[in-house]
Amino acid sequence: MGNIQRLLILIKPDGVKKSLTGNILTKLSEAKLTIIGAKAVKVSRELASEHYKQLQDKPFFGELIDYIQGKMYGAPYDRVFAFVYQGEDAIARMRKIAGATNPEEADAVSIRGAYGRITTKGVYENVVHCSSDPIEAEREIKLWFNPEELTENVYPVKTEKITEEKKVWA
Ligand code: DAT
Ligand code: MG
Repeated sequence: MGNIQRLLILIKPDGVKKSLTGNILTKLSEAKLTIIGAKAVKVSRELASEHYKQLQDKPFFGELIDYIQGKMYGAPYDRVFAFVYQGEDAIARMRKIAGATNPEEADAVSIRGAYGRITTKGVYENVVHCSSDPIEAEREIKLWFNPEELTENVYPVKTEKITEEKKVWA
């Protein structure tokens, strides 16, 4: 029990549109990890660009940003479901279940192999995002979740007095 990791999983808008959320969570549950955060997110351009910032020079970057925002699907599919999973060797185990980046090359029984496609424009619609190493995972988890949205305290926190207006239940 030496290598407890955590990672970000996103069910991307094609997974939402194809009504695959249940199937995907069932496949992921085979790894027997713990979900320590979960939410639905309408992805802003800023969040999308920050999430994929290491790919900003790729020719497919613009389409990748539109895709993660679900632009081509529209309401009510223009969203992702975000999860933080934790457990022993979590990253390698989840990436195996997710499958290779290119859905045509992914193992047929992986999530991407079973459900992904390449669009006629060349976009890999590969259904899920899965952090690829512990450093990337930490950056992504901190980008997508606030400390109070996780059930465990996994990274150091500090307290700050925020004076901004905030929505509360009426
Ligand atoms: P992964 O999502 O497996 O970690 P990545 O981080 O290299 O892969 O790329 C992020 C996303 O960008 C990937 O899920 C789909 C898209 N992408 C990557 N390479 C691509 C390519 N050659 N053509 C089209 N889309 C690509
Ligand atoms: Mg990646």
